[in-house]
Amino acid sequence: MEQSWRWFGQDDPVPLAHVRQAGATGIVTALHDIYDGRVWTPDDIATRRDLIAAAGLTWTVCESIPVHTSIKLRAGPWRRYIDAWKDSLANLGRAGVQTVCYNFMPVVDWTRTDLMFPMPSSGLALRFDIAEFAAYDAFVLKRAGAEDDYPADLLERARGLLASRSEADIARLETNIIAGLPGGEDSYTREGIRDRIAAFEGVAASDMRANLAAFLEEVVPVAEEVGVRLGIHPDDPPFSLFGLPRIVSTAADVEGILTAVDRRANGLTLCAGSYGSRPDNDVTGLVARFGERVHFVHLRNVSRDGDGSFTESDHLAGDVDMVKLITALLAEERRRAAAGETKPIPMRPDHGHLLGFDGERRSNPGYSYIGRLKGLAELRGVMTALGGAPGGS
Ligand code: CS2
Ligand code: MN
Repeated sequence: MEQSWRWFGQDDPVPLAHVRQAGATGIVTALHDIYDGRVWTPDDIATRRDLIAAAGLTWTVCESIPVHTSIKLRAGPWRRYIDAWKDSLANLGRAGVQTVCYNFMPVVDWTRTDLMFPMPSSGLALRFDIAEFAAYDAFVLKRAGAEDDYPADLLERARGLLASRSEADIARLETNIIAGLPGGEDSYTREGIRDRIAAFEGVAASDMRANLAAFLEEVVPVAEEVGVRLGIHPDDPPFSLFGLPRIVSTAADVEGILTAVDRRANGLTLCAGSYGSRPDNDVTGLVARFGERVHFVHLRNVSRDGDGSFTESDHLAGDVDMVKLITALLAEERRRAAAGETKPIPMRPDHGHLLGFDGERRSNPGYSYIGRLKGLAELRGVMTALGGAPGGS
């Protein structure tokens, strides 16, 4: 597998030189400064690509080209936004960026309730706590109908939890949930998120699926034309939030998406942590079943509490059997190699704990240096032991 590293551009506190020291060869990035639906021009893309190349690295994956809400709703200015998406995709492909990740989550991108959850080691992890989320949704945001979306005992816990929290705790919980995390496209105020949720009123999962299929029918041919593989990132967490339909959460969802436009370029970002947050998802099984369509891999692990809550664990700890998963991915690469395909599958260590000196400086939640350096080193060890030599297999 190709070892890659997410980099948020020149504002990222982790410079490219340090990424190189971590042993990654590929960069996963986007034109984060142009996230308003405008077309990424060949010039914008070439400048970023060349900057990365000057550091001895390759822009191997674009994560993500943002999918505007109007596309998910197929309402309002969606035509203009799809056209721009296709143009950015074509420009990336022509510039040599051959893998493009995107997601189709409504209103909120990846979501956590705690960004500083202390682990036994004293490192700090990201955590999603369903009771905290329900407390925010039902009793702070007071979303209409929220109380019907949670079991009574969970709501009871949520109520108790809120009563024990200070104003400052509640304000932090709100910021964690709605202000947006690194790489996410949107940041909301309480009013703003209410409006955006309201825009999805009456939109069923089947509508979202149809809108995704219509989107894929347009973008997959463009991807094919310029030699790009698309990888849809799963919902994180992989279940409904704020009562909204999330349609990229299970193996059945994956099957539906891949068959909607049954072309190899229509593929997956296999995020082990996101899929692994549901006990009914067999992450290794996804590779066995859909391996040919896995175009990008996020390796991270989670410990599930059993009620929907989870903590991001060390990369080799947690509920996903990472060794088994990497074994399956390397088998898929060998299968491809036997068929004459030499391009390795790009992987990145998804997130890492906040460790050591990183606690004393600015860093993006989940995307600090030392935690990911450790994660990548551990994963590289597994890959090497299993015969997937660094940089290829
Ligand atoms: C991560 C996110 O949530 C995840 O699993 O990969 O950090 C990802 O960056 C966002 O969904 C934006 O792409
Ligand atoms: Mn991921």
